[in-house]
Amino acid sequence: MNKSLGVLLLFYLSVFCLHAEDGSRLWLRFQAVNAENLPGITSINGNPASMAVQEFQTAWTEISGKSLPVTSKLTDKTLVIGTAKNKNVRSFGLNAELDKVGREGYLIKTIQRRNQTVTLVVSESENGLLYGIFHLLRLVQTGQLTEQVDIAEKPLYDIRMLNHWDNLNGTVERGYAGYSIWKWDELPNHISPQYREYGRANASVGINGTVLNNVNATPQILTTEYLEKVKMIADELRPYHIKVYLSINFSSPAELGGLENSDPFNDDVQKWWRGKVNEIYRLIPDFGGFLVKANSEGLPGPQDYGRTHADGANMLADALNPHGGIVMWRAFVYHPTNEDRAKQACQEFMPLDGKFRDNVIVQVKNGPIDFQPREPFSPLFGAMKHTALMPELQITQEYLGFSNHLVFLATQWKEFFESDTYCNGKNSTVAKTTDGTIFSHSLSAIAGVANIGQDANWCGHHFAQANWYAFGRLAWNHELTADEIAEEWLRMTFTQQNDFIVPMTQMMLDSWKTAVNYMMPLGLHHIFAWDHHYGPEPWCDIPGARPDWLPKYYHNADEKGIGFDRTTNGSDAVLQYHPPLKDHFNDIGTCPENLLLWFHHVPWNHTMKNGRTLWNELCYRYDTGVQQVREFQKTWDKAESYIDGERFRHVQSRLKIQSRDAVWWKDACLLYFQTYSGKPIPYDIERPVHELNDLKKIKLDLRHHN
Ligand code: GCW
Repeated sequence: MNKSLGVLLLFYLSVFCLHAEDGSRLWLRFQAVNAENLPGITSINGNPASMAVQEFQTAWTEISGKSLPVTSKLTDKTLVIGTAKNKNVRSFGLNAELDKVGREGYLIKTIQRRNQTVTLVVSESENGLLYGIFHLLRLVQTGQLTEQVDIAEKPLYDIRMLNHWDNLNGTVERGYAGYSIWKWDELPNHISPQYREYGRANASVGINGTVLNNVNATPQILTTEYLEKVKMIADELRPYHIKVYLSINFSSPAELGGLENSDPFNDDVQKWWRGKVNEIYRLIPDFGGFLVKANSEGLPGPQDYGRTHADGANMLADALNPHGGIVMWRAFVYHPTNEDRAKQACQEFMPLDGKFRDNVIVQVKNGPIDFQPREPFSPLFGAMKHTALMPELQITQEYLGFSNHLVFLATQWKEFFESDTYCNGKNSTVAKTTDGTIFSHSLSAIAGVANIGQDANWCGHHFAQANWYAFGRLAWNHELTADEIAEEWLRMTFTQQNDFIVPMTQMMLDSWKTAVNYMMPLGLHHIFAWDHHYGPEPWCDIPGARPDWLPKYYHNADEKGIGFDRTTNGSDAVLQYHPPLKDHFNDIGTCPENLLLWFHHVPWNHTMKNGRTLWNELCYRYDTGVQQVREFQKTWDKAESYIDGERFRHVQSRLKIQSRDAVWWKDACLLYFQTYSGKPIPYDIERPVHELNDLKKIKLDLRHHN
């Protein structure tokens, strides 16, 4: 082969590889952007070492094939990327505006001056510049850039982080996109290029922290051997302004340090933690802090020594404080007592309100139980007034079909953010109780349990990327609508064509309610199969198992009706909410129907608002869920001509699984609950296609679902 032919072949190969549509480029697909969408910019003024400048150059080159000259002076059509230290930036007198957006916020402006048009991306910090650049690029990618831009952005939560539930042996707890991206066995010698890509993707949506390891933590993570590995990851993520945090095991002093116990009141234990923290900061000067799951699901904690959660958290906080580190202490606690599981976190944490140090923040799952398809918000939000709380959302779909089902979670999260706690009168939304609007604490933060793994498309399902994206966007600004986020993500990830965008946006917006319908409508919860949380097993009964780990505990179906009575006649969980919410939930007439069976045990013949009986409504909801997934299949099949075959076929095959699973859920739940209701399934809806006894025999081989 002659040389030029070889070069040509290489060129085609590289173009081909660049365009392999395996989803690995996420939403950062600048090659696909039409060069006509680029702004009228001919040079950059900024520090070439700045990540913001570099990212802009990379994107510009991918779009146009050329990079932009970097100049020190302003000329017409210069893009200025700089902090207040940049003398050109100073010349625009933006100090007051910059003050308003804070350290990580930014301004993007087009300014006309002396016959010149310049575009500015300015911030007080390099982080802010990077977020500003990704904002500008998003406008380019989605075709929304206008000639005159005037944007001021400020994040609503200060700390916006992912929680990886990744184990040190490479597996991921509840991870559905393959093995962990942290290759512990290769570190510190070999550094995967994926760490940088991960940092870049997160920075592009404003995420600024990550907890690398599972909350079910082993002491091993704090060994010097592992800390040296952690340091290498931290070094890779730092250029993208992402701080590293670790989950710790509360027994580490005894297990690693050989101390007699890990009692937070023991001086030697305190000293051990101080020493360990100092060691961490010597390696990682900007280390973020610890995430702790203690006295929960069998893990050790301060209660083992008769101390409280606050005692445990404060001891760690004191060790971290001199370095600026924080403690995120989880409120996910419940014990196998007779007390309603939904009440237990409040019972344990309310007496501790105000007893935590300023550098502690209590991390609370969105709902009182555990990331169910739909839950009311946890009553801790709005109740703990003297302690900073951070929401924990689950991006990975532990209870929503793993990476097989298309479920866009922004809709669920918006419902959560906008739920009114009434803690300070009307309009005291969960968002406002945690973002500093109602209670002012020194920390404000939010976490999402990551759905990232080693799959080429990062998340298992192409549409699961949208949940990672949406988490970042909402952590930055929970006021964005689910609609805006879905559309933005679709435009960046697939195509600009409206005939694709409009139906797909609708499909994404409908997808969460659809999954709730075919899995657990009307407030049903936790009726999953034993242990794996994928398929239905409302009948599940394991002799000797903890009652609160069995579906029957939650659905309580009997001849009279179905649902968990949490009213004042039942477990009284309603009392943990502020008035008038507690009265709304308590009264079957005012309880929102989508949470009816969460709060009430309801007779099969109860008349719903639309006039149907509860039994009939339950049947219609399951059926609607199934029909909706069938509609998604049709919508998707119509999209074939708009996108590449690789991603089209992948999503198409996942939708087939989702459709079959929806029927499985419907048949399993209706046939089983029918054994109690004794009523026919309304004749105008699709008949069951399974036998209950066959469904009861299904034992899922999880290897196909991980
Ligand atoms: O319900 C449980 C999940 C566990 C998880 C736990 C938690 C990390 O099934 O897998 O463990 O929640 O959030 O701590």
